[in-house]
Amino acid sequence: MSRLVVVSNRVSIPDPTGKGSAGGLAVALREAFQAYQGLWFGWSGKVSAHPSTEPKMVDKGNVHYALMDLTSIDRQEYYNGFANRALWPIMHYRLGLSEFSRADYAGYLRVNRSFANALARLIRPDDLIWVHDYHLIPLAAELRALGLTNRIGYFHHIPWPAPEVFGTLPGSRELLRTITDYDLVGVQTERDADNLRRGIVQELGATQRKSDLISLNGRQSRVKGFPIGIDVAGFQQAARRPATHRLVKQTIANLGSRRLIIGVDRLDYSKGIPERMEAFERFLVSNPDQRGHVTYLQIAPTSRSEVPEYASLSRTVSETLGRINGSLGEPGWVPIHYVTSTYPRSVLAGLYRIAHVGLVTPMRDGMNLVAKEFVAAQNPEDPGVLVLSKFAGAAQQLNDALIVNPNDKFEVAEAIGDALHMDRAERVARWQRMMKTLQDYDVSWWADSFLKELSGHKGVSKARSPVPIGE
Ligand code: GDG
Repeated sequence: MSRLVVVSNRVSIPDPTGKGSAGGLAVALREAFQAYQGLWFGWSGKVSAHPSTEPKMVDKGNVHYALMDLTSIDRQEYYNGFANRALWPIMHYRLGLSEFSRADYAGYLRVNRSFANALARLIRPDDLIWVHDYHLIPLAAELRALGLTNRIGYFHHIPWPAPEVFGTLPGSRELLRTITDYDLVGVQTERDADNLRRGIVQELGATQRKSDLISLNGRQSRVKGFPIGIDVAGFQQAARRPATHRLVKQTIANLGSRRLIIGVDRLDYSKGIPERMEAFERFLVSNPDQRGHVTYLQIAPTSRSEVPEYASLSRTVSETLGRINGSLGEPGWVPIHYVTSTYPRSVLAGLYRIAHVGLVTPMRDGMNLVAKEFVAAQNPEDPGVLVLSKFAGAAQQLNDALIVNPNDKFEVAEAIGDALHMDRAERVARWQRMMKTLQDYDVSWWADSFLKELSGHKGVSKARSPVPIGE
């Protein structure tokens, strides 16, 4: 039986309080790892002046964690710089926000190489290696250069843009070439898979053999959609008794007879938070009878605050919020409640459950787990309605949501009105169909189907006792 080795930028060691990282990857992998035995390798999140070239090992349950520190220059160039200032905006179609620097790109390649050197020493010949996300695209190429012949897979959590967009990034050809060192590349949707395959064929002259098989210089890679899911039962369970949490109880008391509209997103320009606030403003302007009867709660944990575009977004959100609350609020009623703290998952689940509308309107999103969590948390007898951007990967699966174009605030405002007026029978029917999809394609389905395909249908070790590393 092979062992599973997961590699991701940040490693998330389980935190019994349920707080900790708010990232979608952390949440999804924690679920997936419960079933497998193996190793999780990546950045510790720490910076040190002279990081060791050997990872620090931490054992927890059936998973060994191998943690690397970075220098502050590494963090600046690899993480804040190339990954989050150049790649992230391009992948989300925000060409104007992408800041490329040669030094950052060199830092990105350097960290990938040093991760590969440290990881290669821990790998056994039949380990399956599963690399995650845009921080680590060149990792397989570096591991291959060290002579590793293991099956290596890559999952890209964010959108893969059309070749015309990706091609604007300096270094994009080289990155595409390194992608072909993976045996299997998973993306969130078929649209992303098509974009990536077209890019590899057009830019590198690779040939497309079957619908998902790419061949370049004798190497074959599969590029396919594997829509990520959630732990549906776990989320339902967490949402079942919303009023047991102090914060949820307080929210219910403060709302009184008002109806709740909720948004939960990392504070990121891809999530469309100011645009969404303006759509809610438009809704209140067009429906003055609703003033004082609805409250929009936006939870937006701060993220990547060292990147200038995020600091600027934070100012834009505060200004938009202040303007709307100032112009439309009344004594005793604040239209938009905005908080930037991170809440325990169970509190989020409780808040989703008491909300009448879930507003998930990213400008672009690989999948968007919040959309799925909102649906899973609903009361089956009296579910709330999901308003979902057509540019979230989740819209490919959840077509019983009210699908909107987030660039059109009139359309989003109208959908908010439709959601608040939808009768119970229609809400229940839509919710049941969406739940069926969530259950059929949950996080276990996602991990199992990716790993089955990567391993060529051989089993992966599922035993629960820890395996000593380096044997
Ligand atoms: C990337 C892709 C893709 C949020 N606030 C709190 C909190 N969260 C949790 C949510 C959800 C997760 O964080 C966010 O996941 P998303 O999918 O919405 O977004 P990204 O962070 O951008 O994730 C995305 C995902 O990877 C997975 O592949 O879907 O497209 O961009 O689970 O609930 N969790 C807690 N407190 C918070 O305040 N505990």
